[in-house]
This record gives sequence, C-alpha cells and structure tokens, in this order.
Amino acid sequence: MAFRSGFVSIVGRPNAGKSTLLNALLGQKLAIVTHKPQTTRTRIHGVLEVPLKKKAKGEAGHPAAQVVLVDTPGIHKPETQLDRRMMQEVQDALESRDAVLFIVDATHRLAKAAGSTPKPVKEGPAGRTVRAAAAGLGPSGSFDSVTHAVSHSAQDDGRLGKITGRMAMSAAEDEFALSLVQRLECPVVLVLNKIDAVRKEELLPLIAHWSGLHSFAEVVPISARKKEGLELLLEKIVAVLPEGQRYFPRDQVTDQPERFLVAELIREKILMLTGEEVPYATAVAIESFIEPAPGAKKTKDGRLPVTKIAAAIYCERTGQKAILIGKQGAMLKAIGTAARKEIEGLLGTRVFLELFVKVQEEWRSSRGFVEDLDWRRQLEQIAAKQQGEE
Ligand SMILES: Nc1nc2c(ncn2[C@@H]2O[C@H](COP(=O)(O)OP(=O)(O)O)[C@@H](O)[C@H]2O)c(=O)[nH]1
Ligand SMILES: [Mg+2]
Repeated sequence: MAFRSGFVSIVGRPNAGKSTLLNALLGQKLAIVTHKPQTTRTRIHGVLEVPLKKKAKGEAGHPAAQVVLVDTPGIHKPETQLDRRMMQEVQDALESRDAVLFIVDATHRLAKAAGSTPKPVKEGPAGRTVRAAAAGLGPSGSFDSVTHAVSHSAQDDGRLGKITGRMAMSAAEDEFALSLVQRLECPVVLVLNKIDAVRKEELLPLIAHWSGLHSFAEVVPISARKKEGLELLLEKIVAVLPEGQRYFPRDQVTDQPERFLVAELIREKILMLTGEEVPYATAVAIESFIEPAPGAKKTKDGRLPVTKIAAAIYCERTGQKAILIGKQGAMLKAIGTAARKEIEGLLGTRVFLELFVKVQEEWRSSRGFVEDLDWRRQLEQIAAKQQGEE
C-alpha cells in the first residue's frame, strides 16, 4: 500500500477539546490546555507518524502515513483584533488541508431539548446568510449577522419562546462553526469528544443531530482525555488522506521553535493561576533565550547545564499588572516556578527564568502588536536581525 500524507485541521468551538486531542494523538504536550476558552491563539502543527496496519480479521488495516495535525483556536465571535487574528488562523488552517476534524463537545446539551433544532444550513434563507457570512469572515465581525439569522429562523417557526437566550446563542455558535466546514470540499470527520462524561444513550441523538446537518465522511465518538476511540479515529483519518510523501522529516514533531513552546507554557500557568479578565488580557513574549554552549556537560556535582530565558508578560492595565505580580511578588513567583519546572522537562536542561510584567494598553486592539506576537513573525525578525549582524 502506498504511503499517505496530509494536513488535517482540528476545528470546533472553544473548549471542545481540540488541543487535548492533538496532545493525545501525539502522546506529548505540544499545545497548552486549560478549562478556559480561547487558550489556543495560533495554529499549532503536530506531526504524527502512523505505522502500516495490516489487514486482520474484522479490521480494514491501512497504509503507513504522516499526518500533520493542525490545532486551531476555537471558533468564536471576534471582538478584538486578537480575536480576528485567531479566526484568521482558523481560516488559514481550513484553506491548506487534506481533511478536517470537526470536533464537538458531547456534553453540550442540544438546543433541541429546549424546542429548537437548528435548520440544515444548506437550505433556507438563514442558511444562505450564514454561508455568505462565513465565506467572507472578515474584520467586520460577521458572527453578529449569523446570530441574527439563526434567531430569525427560530422565530419564524414560532418556537423561540421556549429557548433561553443562552440556548439560542449556543445553537447559533454551533451553526456558525459548522458553516465554516460545510463549504469545504475535503472530507470532514465529525469527532464527538468527551464521551467519558455523557451517558451512552445521549450519544445517538447527538450523532443523529449532527449527521442531519452535514454529510460527514465519518462520525467518531472519542474521549481525548481518556484516550478512547483514538485508534479508530486515526484509521478513519488515514483512510481519507491522499497518497503522498512526507511533509516533515520522520523524527520532527512540530515546526514550532522551542522558544514559542516556552512562551506558551508560561501563558498556561498564567491562565491557571489568575482569574477574571487577566488571562485574556495577557500575552507572553520571549525576550532572550540563551542555550547552553553546544556540548556543555553536567557540572562536577552532576547538575545539568542551564538555559537562560527572559520573558515579558504583557497585560493591558496597571491593575492587571498588580495581580500578575501579586503581594510581594508572590504570584509572579508562583507562575515562574510552575513554568520553570515544565520548561526544564521540555528542554532537558536546568532553566533560569526571568519574568517581567509590562503594561501595553489595549494591546489586543492593536493590529501591529498582535501581529508581532505571532511566532512566525518573530522568527522572521530574529532571522533578519542575525543577517544584519553578520
Ligand atoms: N471530560 C472530558 N474533558 C475533556 C476531554 N477533552 C478535553 N477535555 C477538557 O476540556 C477543556 C478544554 O480542553 P482544550 O483541549 O483546551 O479545548 P480546546 O479549546 O478545544 O483546545 C479542558 O479542561 C480539558 O481537560 C474529554 O475527552 N473528556
Ligand atoms: Mg485549544
């Protein structure tokens, strides 16, 4: 059987478990995960080598493959420049892909339970609005028109009365997320996640609901957290991939540089340790990253060499800065200690981590600042600087 390869984008609403799935499939933490929405801000590539599986009794088998998984930010209504950047990352991931995993949180109650089934998006006037909006998902925040269209269609049926505002919103968000994949021509696999947290009998109505809205290539229930159903999911993914050669060398797991992973780990600790708006108003930029000299050995007393890292934590207001620093620096210390432990595990060296908190007013609304945060952009800048020095 010929080797297969392709880009497979993981998309869905915030908190559906996209990053958990990426990490579970790779067997390693590439993407940070928290219970807070909008944890993931950029596309993250994870490269998975899938060995040949021979045909066996009752099993179809599949050829060997390289699957480039692309984790993306959750599909949500853009409010700030940062949100728009995140949604652009989703669009980019949907453009260059061979297959898409549309991941849905199985613990979400269907709006149907409250008396409304979102209409199939392919039909009806509301559907057209949704698709038009999705196709031109631009800085104008087209999500508003989607919400509008959906509540209208529910109203037309005279069924809106029973739906609480939140239910209607949730259905609108589902519909909007779905509209982004409905216009794709590549295979879309519906992944029902978190089946560890729902009863079996609740799954069938969910599958029926979603299958009625789009003709998915496959429907696979999984638990990303408990690593259930992943084998089957991989089989289905390989089955829809085209024949082709590797995009990345066999032993490469990601295209992200370590310094970006380090920044993300620091951000994860901030998300875990701070509350309210602080996590959303925070960005982390690595200011210097000094690796041990090549060939550096353990010290005489058996300690590992040291990587010296300095990172800036940006927030939007002095009040947020005070929270991030904490009483006598306690919060910053807690963030630093937790991050350092994980970074040491990642790099396999000891780590000196210096953190600074800086206020950059309204940075989330600043296009230039948001673009500069992108690690792909940062890499270009570092390369340009090095060329200038040579
Ligand atoms: N019960 C359960 N929780 C999960 C599962 N997968 C992810 N989660 C949780 O859902 C939350 C969001 O996960 P995350 O991967 O960050 O979602 P993302 O926003 O789609 O990337 C986290 O608290 C995860 O631990 C699962 O299979 N079962
Ligand atoms: Mg995520």
